[in-house]
Amino acid sequence: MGCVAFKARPRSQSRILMLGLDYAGKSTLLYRLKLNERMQTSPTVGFNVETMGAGKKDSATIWDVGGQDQLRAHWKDYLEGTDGLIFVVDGSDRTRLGVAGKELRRVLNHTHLTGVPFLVIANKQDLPRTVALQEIMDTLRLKRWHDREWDIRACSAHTGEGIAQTRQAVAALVKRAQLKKRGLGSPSLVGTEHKREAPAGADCPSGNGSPSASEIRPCPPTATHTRHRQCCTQD
Ligand SMILES: Nc1nc2c(ncn2[C@@H]2O[C@H](COP(=O)(O)OP(=O)(O)O)[C@@H](O)[C@H]2O)c(=O)[nH]1
Ligand SMILES: [Mg+2]
Repeated sequence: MGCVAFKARPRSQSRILMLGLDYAGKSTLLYRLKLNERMQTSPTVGFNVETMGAGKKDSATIWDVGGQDQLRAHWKDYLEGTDGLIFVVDGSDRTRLGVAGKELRRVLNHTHLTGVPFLVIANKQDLPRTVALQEIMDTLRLKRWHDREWDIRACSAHTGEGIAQTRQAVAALVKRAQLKKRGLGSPSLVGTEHKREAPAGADCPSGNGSPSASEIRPCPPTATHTRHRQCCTQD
């Protein structure tokens, strides 16, 4: 499995790793992002890999690696050469968020992922009783990552809700990954509370793009985080 890190790729192509616990919806999301279709999946043993934006300047290969308990020990074999990380959580499963957070910290603390930008995706927004984005950010302890750029988005790979914004966030992650790879990441972000430009063209009601993590304030307790765009703030 260790050899996957050395697979040849065009110089400008980023290697994006997609991790998360089993059943979070990684494979469904991968194909939703790629094909905009809802695909039937079976538990991933090993990995799926897809190229996004083939032939374009900011193209990427996305590696979706199996997240079952016994497969997580192999995640380290995929880390070398990673330019960006997508971490998918089941946004309706509060009980496993703590474990997801532990696994996320474990990979982000690995030397191969030093300074690598990441994107958390809270999937399954179509289900009832989803966890608010702010609570997910707190449980995953995202604000502690001052040394890198990160973002969080909510969507449903089943219904396609939030997918346009998620696709933009993935494109932004790929751009950041490319900059980091070329040693052009913003040094001013290191050790500071990050504040990034929202992806262009996103449809936040504020008119300034969908909210990045630093622009989200907690939703009211009754609101599910699928509606976080109603709670975004530009202050
Ligand atoms: N309700 C709902 N189910 C989803 C969603 N995304 C994936 N699933 C289902 O969750 C299960 C696990 O999905 P899969 O993509 O295989 O998860 P993975 O183990 O993280 O790759 C499957 O039954 C999917 O159909 C979603 O957005 N909403
Ligand atoms: Mg899978």
